[in-house]
This record gives sequence, C-alpha cells and structure tokens, in this order.
Amino acid sequence: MKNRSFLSSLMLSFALLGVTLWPLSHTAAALPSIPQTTLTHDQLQPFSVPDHLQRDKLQHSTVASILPTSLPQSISSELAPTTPAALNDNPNTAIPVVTAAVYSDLISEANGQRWYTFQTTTPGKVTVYLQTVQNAAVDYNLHLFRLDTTTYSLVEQETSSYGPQTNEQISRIAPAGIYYVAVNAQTGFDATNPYLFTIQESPVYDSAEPDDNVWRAKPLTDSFNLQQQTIDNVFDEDWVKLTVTAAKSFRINFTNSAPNTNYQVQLFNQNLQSLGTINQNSDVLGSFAQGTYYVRVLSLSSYNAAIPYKLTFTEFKAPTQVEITYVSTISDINAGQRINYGEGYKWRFKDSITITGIAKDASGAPAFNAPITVAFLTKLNNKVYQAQTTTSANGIFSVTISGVQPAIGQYSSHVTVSRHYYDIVPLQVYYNGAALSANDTSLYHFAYSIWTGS
Ligand SMILES: [Ca+2]
Ligand SMILES: [Ca+2]
Repeated sequence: MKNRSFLSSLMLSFALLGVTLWPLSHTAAALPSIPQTTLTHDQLQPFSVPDHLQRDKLQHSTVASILPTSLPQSISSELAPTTPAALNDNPNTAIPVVTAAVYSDLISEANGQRWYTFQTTTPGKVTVYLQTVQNAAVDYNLHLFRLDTTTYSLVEQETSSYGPQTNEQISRIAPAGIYYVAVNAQTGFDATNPYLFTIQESPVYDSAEPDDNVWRAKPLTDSFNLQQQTIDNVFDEDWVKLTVTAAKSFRINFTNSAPNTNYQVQLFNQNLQSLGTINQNSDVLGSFAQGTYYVRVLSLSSYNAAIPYKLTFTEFKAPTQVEITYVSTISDINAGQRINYGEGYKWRFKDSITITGIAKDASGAPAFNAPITVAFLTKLNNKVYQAQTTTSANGIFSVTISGVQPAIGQYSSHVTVSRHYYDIVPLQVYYNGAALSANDTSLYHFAYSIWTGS
C-alpha cells in the first residue's frame, strides 16, 4: 500500500517537475519504501525569537494550498475520484512541491508529520522557510533530508527547532537531487490555521553559508570584520555566534550599499532574548558582558546577492584620560614647546591651533575608536571653540581649529625687549560629555606684544 502511495507521489513529481525520476522499467512492486525517520530535536535547544523580531515573510494571499481539495486541477484529476489522496504524513506519501512556490498545509493530529518532496537539477543553496502558526501551545519543527536513491534512505538531516510562534528556517548547500521536507508537530497542533512554507534555490551565495539559523551560526570571538557576506534571497539570514571573552565594548558598524534594499542587524543574548537592532548604515557603541551572543543579519526589504554588506565589531575602550603630546605654536619664541610666561609651562597659540594627543583608558591602555571632543574657552564673550574627532586604533587624536577670535590680553609678561599680552584659557577633552583628566588643562592665548626696547 505504501509502495502504491509512493508511486503516486512519484507520478505527481513527474507531472510537476517535468523530469523523469527513474527508469521506466521500475515497477511499483520493485520500489522500496523509504524507512520512516524519527523526528526529534533532542540535540537542539528550543530557542524562541522575541515577538517583535519575528517577522512573517509569507502572505496568505500568495499561497497555493497543499490540501488535496485545493490542489491545482491537473493534480486533482490524477488523484480523484478513484484514488483518494493519502495523508502526507510519512515520506512515502510526501506531496511533490516545487521551489519558489508558497504552500499551506495543516496538521490535525497530535505528533503529526507532513512530508513534501522536491527535486533540484543544479547544485546550489537551498533554503526552506516555515511560517508557523501563531499559537503559543503549538510547536512545529522543520526537517530536511536528501534521498539516497541507491538505498532509498533519507540522509543529511538539517533541523530547525525554535520554540512556539517562531518561524523555522533551514539552509543547505545541496547537490542536485531529490529532497524531502518534514514538518513535525513537536508540541500540540492546530487543525484550523495552516502553516505556510516555501523552498528557495540560490545559485550564488556567500562562503559563510549555510548559516541561516541559530544552530548553524558561525562561531566568532570578540572583534570581527565581515566584508564578503551577502543576502542571497529574501529569506536569507546570516547568523554569528559571538563569544566575548571579557567585559568589552564594541563599536559596531553596519553598512549596506545595495540599492533598493534594507537590511538589519539583530543582537541576542545566548537565550535569544533581544538586545536590540541596528539599522543599516549606522555606527553604534555596545557594551557586552563576558558571554555568548547571537548576531543575525537579515533583509527587511529585497536583497542583492552580488553586493556584500559590511559588519564590523571593533573593540572599544572608553577613555578616562588624555596626554597632550604636541600643540602647534606661534613661532616667535620657543616654537614647538611649552613656554612659561610666569603662570607655568603652557602651549601658546594665536588664531589657529592643532592639538595632538593620546587617549587612554583607566588602566593606561590606548582608548581606541573613541569619539572625543577637544574644547577651549576664550576670554572675549566666553566664546568656546571645539572640535570632534575619533581616536585611532592606537588611541591617537589630532584636531585643528582655525579662525580663533583675538585674545583680550588679560595678562602680560616682559620678554627680552617686548611686553607680551595674553589670556590663559582653559583646555578640556571630553568623552561622552565627561571631562577627561589631562596633562595640559590650559593654554596661553597670545594677544599682541609692545616693544619696550629693554
Ligand atoms: Ca548570506
Ligand atoms: Ca545565510
């Protein structure tokens, strides 16, 4: 009986795909049945992606129902009326489907399974996406097998077993062949609301594939730099399992230049609880405790398999102190060094100034990739001049401020044959609104000099 059902499936497959699956000399009696496979997820943690990050990608309006009563006429006519469609609850009654189409189906019994089969004619990446029912008491899982046509056994298991109300997804770099997909009712069932699913083929894909679910997330440690990964179909998800070896901050840069697309990075803790999202073309700081995290890149709209997105996590250390190492000075006395008019050694400038230094963290290590602000307060109307920059990979920074208004000459000092007039202006470097300790905290702002002759 099973053999006959299997033959029916093969005939459907033949009709749908338009290809010959086996030599005509095969008879029903000669076809072995495919052993039933036990579907479990014992090895896998039943993660659940939070609701706000759970995005249904399939629309009911575009669905071809797989229920026999709704099958296309050409298929229905093969089944009816003398051959009632067998329930596709095992590999031998799997319903043939084609890639790129969207199907719906129901599970109406506890521990039920629904099986589908499809064939690919070229090698490539295969993606199977299951849009599950929105019912907290129902947990459907997704399984993918390749049929070994020599032994008629199902091999190459890939499983996606998120928790309830979380869509399942599998990707596989797959040789051309005959594949089986099973939807397994791990917990409960919903006999009223169908699930939707689709199978996609991607002829080109990035070298990190398959990485479409949390179980296939690529392991990376601390800082990383992804420059060559793409979204190769609208369902593609690229997962990273990030190990952070000690409490660190990362500067996270996510760039996507593919036209008419919109990608997003989503951050999760090790239990897949959301830590936030990062929209494309943004640059943010994130603090991470030691531990395991998951990073998911996906498309919110369209895709481009040729233009990579770029995602970098660059370790970042918050500065607490700076060392001013050089300030451009006016050249009439002691150029290139601090001078002492009588109020201590300070750098001296007039209307233009370049300030160079190194930012350090609390331990004295270079504070790299840190956005900082260098500011000083001139005397006339208390006008503030400031410049923003980002410290280098070595913590170095340098800013130039030109067009500074004149000093008022609040102080004066006799220098050889002249009297110099100047102000003493406070200098401060800020990070994130906080003033950093520094070796220079004020400057001589030169106003003018008057010749005295002695
Ligand atoms: Ca990808
Ligand atoms: Ca992927």
